[in-house]
Amino acid sequence: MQVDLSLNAERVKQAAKKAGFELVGIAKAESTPEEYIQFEEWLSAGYHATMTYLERNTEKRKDIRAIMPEAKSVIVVGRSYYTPQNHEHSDDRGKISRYAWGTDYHELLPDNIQEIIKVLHTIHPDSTSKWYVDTGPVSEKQWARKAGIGWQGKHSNIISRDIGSWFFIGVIITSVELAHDQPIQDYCGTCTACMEACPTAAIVEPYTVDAGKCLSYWTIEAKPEISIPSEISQNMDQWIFGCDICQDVCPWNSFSKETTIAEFHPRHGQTTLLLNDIMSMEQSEFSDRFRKSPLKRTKLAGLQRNVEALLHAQKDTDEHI
Ligand code: B12
Ligand code: SF4
Ligand code: SF4
Repeated sequence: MQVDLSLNAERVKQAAKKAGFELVGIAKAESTPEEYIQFEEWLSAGYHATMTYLERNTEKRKDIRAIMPEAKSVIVVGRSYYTPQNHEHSDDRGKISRYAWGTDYHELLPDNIQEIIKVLHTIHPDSTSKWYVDTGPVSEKQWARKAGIGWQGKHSNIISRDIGSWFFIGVIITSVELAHDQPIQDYCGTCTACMEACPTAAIVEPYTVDAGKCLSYWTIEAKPEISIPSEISQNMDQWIFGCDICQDVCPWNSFSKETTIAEFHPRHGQTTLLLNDIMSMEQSEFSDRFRKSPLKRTKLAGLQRNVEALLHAQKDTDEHI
């Protein structure tokens, strides 16, 4: 029986690699009481800011079997989005975070995940499986840690010793029983580079990000009608969609591996956008230019709000010189 579980786990891992995932690991579908307490503490500290959707479906975060009672295994995959370009710094341009340079991962990863689900059906034709790529009440980083595809860095993202942290996570919950992996050790050691580099001190303690201070939250998740507070806008460092600073400084990202997905490369080679272009952009141009791009999430109004905050902060700085 144990041999079957190991053989089947191997088949699943080979299918994941064949589908293009650089990382794959398997965890047992079980309740996660310790992680849930940490999650609740994070919520009660108010670190989720206006993302109230995180307060819902908490029973599913406490025990993944509340999503699928017959679940036996949780397969976690990681897919690199790293490309070798960088951001040039210029006062008239806004930086876009690396994950958003190309096509939205929500568009690209589901087809690859289906390839793995096909193999699960071959193993057990009656099996049931559900997948998530940032699409439901599943704490993906916690499952990635449990499945051993990496450790949680002090900036709170998952890091792999083989490919660094520039990768997306996908999760498949399945009724197929498979041999599971163990978490790996934490390789952050005494390093605190990410905490020191964060311009808004959003990494309030190792492993804990206060989203209400994080540029990624303010430039992507905060609704366009909410103004960016001045203590944040004064530290935007030209970021207008997401923020990569804590990962840019992480020594483990020298091990990044270039993505095999052509659509993750920067559209038109652009990693920044001209601020004036955004301020004068019409809705039709925005819809056309950012079709199937993560930038759609913030809407044109959100992107313009970000640029306005940045310009305002630049003006304040000029006046003080
Ligand atoms: C909400 C959210 C955000 C929020 C909150 C960020 C955060 N740190 O959680 C905001 C909008 C700020 C955000 C930003 C980003 N995000 Co985001 N986000 C999510 C989302 C939807 C949920 C994450 C969540 O549940 N957070 C809640 C907190 C409580 O979770 P946590 O950080 O894991 O906190 C735990 C630790 O603090 C732990 N803990 C406490 N003490 C200790 C001590 C030790 C020793 C340890 C090990 C742990 C530990 O306990 C907590 C609870 O379990 C996930 C997708 C998903 N469904 O899971 C994507 C996800 C985490 N995001 C992702 C990405 C790519 C980003 C950005 C890099 C995008 C960008 N460039 O701008 C930034 C990174 C900012 C950062 N430093 O975290 C990826 C991360 C991939 C990876 N390799 O890890 C995910 C997994 C999406 C995906 N499917 O790929 N994000
Ligand atoms: S994404 Fe930027 S603002 Fe958020 S924790 Fe990392 S460095 Fe700080
Ligand atoms: S920068 Fe240093 S402390 Fe932060 S996640 Fe990377 S290794 Fe860990």
